[in-house]
Amino acid sequence: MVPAWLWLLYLSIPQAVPEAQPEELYVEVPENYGGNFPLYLTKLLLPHEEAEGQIVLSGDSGRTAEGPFAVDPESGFLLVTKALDREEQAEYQLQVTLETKDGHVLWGPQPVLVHVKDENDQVPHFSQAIYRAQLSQGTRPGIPFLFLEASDEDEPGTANSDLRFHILSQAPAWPSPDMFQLDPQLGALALSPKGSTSLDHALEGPYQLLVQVKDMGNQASGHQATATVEVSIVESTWVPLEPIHLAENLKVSYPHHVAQVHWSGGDVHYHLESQPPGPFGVDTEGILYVTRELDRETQAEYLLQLRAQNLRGEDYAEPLGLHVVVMDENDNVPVCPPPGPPLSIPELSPIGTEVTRVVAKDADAPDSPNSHIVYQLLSPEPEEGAEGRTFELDPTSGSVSLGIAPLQAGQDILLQVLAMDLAGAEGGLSSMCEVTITVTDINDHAPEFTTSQIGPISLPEDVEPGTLVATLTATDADLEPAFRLMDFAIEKGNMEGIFGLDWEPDSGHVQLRLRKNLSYEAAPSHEVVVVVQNVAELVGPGPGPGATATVTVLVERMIPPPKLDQESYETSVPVSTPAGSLLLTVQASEPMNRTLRFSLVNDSEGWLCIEKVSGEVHTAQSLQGARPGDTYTVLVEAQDADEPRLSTSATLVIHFLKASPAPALTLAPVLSRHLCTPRQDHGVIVSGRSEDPDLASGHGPYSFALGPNPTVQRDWRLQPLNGSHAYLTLALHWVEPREHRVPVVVSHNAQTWQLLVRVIVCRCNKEGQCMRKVGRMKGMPTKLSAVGILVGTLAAIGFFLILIFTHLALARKKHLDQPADSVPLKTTV
Ligand SMILES: *[C@@H]1O[C@H](CO)[C@@H](O)[C@H](O)[C@H]1NC(C)=O
Ligand SMILES: *[C@@H]1O[C@H](CO)[C@@H](O)[C@H](O)[C@H]1NC(C)=O
Ligand SMILES: *[C@@H]1O[C@H](CO)[C@@H](O)[C@H](O)[C@H]1NC(C)=O
Ligand SMILES: CC(=O)N[C@H]1CO[C@H](CO)[C@@H](O)[C@@H]1O
Repeated sequence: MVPAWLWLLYLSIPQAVPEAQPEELYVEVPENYGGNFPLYLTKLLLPHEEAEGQIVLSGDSGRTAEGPFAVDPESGFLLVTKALDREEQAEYQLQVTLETKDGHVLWGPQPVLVHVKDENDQVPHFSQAIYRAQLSQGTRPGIPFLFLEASDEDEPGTANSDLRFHILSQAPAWPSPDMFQLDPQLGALALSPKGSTSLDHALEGPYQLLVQVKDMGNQASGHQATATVEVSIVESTWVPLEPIHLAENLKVSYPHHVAQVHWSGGDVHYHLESQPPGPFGVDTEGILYVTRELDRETQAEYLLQLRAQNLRGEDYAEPLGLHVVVMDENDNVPVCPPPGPPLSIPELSPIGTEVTRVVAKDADAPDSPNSHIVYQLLSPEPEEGAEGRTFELDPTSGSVSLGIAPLQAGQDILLQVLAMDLAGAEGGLSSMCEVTITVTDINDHAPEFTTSQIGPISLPEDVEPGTLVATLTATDADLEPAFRLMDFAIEKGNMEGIFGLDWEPDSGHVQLRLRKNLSYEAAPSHEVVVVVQNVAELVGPGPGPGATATVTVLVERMIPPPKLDQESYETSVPVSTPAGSLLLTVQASEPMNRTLRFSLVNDSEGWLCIEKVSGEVHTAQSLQGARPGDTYTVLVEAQDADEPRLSTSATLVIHFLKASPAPALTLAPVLSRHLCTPRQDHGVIVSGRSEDPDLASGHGPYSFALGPNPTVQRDWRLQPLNGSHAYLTLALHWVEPREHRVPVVVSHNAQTWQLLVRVIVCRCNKEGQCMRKVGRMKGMPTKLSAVGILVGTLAAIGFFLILIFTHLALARKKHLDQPADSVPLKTTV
């Protein structure tokens, strides 16, 4: 047994010393060697010191059979013992080792490759002795229709097996002796160009060709073999095809046979190309088929190209074109246009305006009934009782235009249009197309005031600027907010800019306001004409009368209420004051420049009367029932004569006193009477009665007035006392002390005459008596005045006498009833 360590060593050698592996030896041996054997091939480099070993030669597959090889142990040469045949075995893989008897390898293994060098000892031969081929007319020249096959056993890749084909002869040699050409290397038999042209004209053949195959390539020498080729000529069946019409969506079993082509030559492979690529195929028999349903809408036509090819994939002839037409079926619904945003159409658009055009698409074949679409308007339906429709639809074009029925601004209308193919015939397909239409507003309405006449509005003269006079409201029938915006203006009646307008831009209300002070004097009334118009431009007829409003303003005159010079009036009168006595005068306060009308409000006793214009308050009658110490309050009202509603009032307080002692008044004889200056509280009674019986007749009352002389009017005051007498007093506080002749006009029974009442005005003592005689008075000593006094005295005497007679005459009547204090002057006579 080999010790374990030795085995390990043995195993590790190839790995440990790879460079110790000997190179393979290559040895060539000529095939069919004709010399002596053994033939020494090569010397092996065996080690000499280990000669006790045994040389072992083994085959490539580990076989011990070394065949014709051996190693000469003496010389170490590898030798071959007999001739080798390459065709039997071309190479030998040998291995030489030096081993001990027990099989331990001392040297090697040395690989040796023995190559048998080829000798052209093999003859080529055809695969068939006779080849038969069909040749179709129309086969293109140079396209092989037959491939001759030949083989040579000699070493491939060497000249010994390099075969060449040749046509040796052609029978018949007509119409051309070289109708065919044979590829020398490939053995591919094809028509020659000359042969092709002559074959096209007439049907020839058959032809018999003698063909040769020879080895040694193009060298003249070499082995050769021959074979016969019989070529029969057949008519071409490779003819153009009619177009094929295939229905789409065809329900048959697939693949479905649709046509057939045939190449009458031999060894044909059919090939199909579809443009564009489609579900078509061709089988080996030339049967064309379709593999699935077609869809015209995907692809309406295909152009197929069919080729008849030889084994090398070369076309025998020009490819055949085949037109496949997919026939339409009404399998597509009309497709509505995609819904867009709502269409806008202005109101009042003219009839016939095209609103939109509904164009549905049908994918079926164009210009066929399947894609012939007609339209029908389903909605909106005509209004009940309306004359026409709002929209009209042209069934052919799908054009939607405005009809007779008017649009209304702000309307949203859904148009429903039915699109039907097959021109609307039964069995067609249809779709409902919808279009939303919005009717937009246009500014066709002018704003109008709700009221055209406002007022009259009364405004006091003193209202402050800024005061609201009136609010006018206008409306606009348009919808669009921009078309409702209004502008206001004063068109007339505002020359001085007294009025102004205020408004909010987006409201229909406008305020007419005062801008300046009103003045009644300048204008007692105003007619303000306000107009309204749209901010936006108006379409259509202009604004009507409603765009104008008239505000009538009346100015109220402002007059302050009348004012009296005192807030209350007070006076004291004796209870014995006779009727007609002036108590006081109520009058307006100084700056007042207007006429007042006075009246008593609550003179319940009827004691007083007031002069309407002058404001003088008199006793209306004797104060019967008044008691001394009492007060009597009466309300006096003063009204503006022009503006009766303006009035004021004041109280009039009368204190009653004890009856005053009889005033020193003197009646006739006129000469003896006198009045005190400064004025005292008494006067002169003037009787209206006349001695002239003509004048004194009748019983009506007498009336008295001072003469027209202004001085007289200023100095004197005459008040009626009773029906026949008047009471003459000084009007001024101071009247020049002298004798005065006061003209008094008396009217009675429609007759008037004048009295001259002589009154002596003098300074008086406390008792009211004249302090000086008239004659010594200042300004009296003139001759003229002395004569005047004398004449006056005489006249007075005369007058006195008349009075006496009159008195006597009256006394006889005895019906005079005089109060004691009413005749104070008699005593002084
Ligand atoms: C308007 O009237 C007021 C008082 O009534 C007065 O104070 C003001 O001055 C007047 N203005 C004009 C411009 O006359
Ligand atoms: C009073 O009014 C009258 C007319 O109205 C006028 O003529 C007169 O001048 C006025 N007098 C005064 C003091 O205002
Ligand atoms: C008249 O009216 C005033 C004020 O109202 C009142 O003070 C007075 O007593 C009245 N006089 C009579 C007589 O009624
Ligand atoms: C009718 C009447 O009463 N007349 C008297 C008017 O007053 C004078 C003076 O007081 C009398 O003398 C009249 O008798």
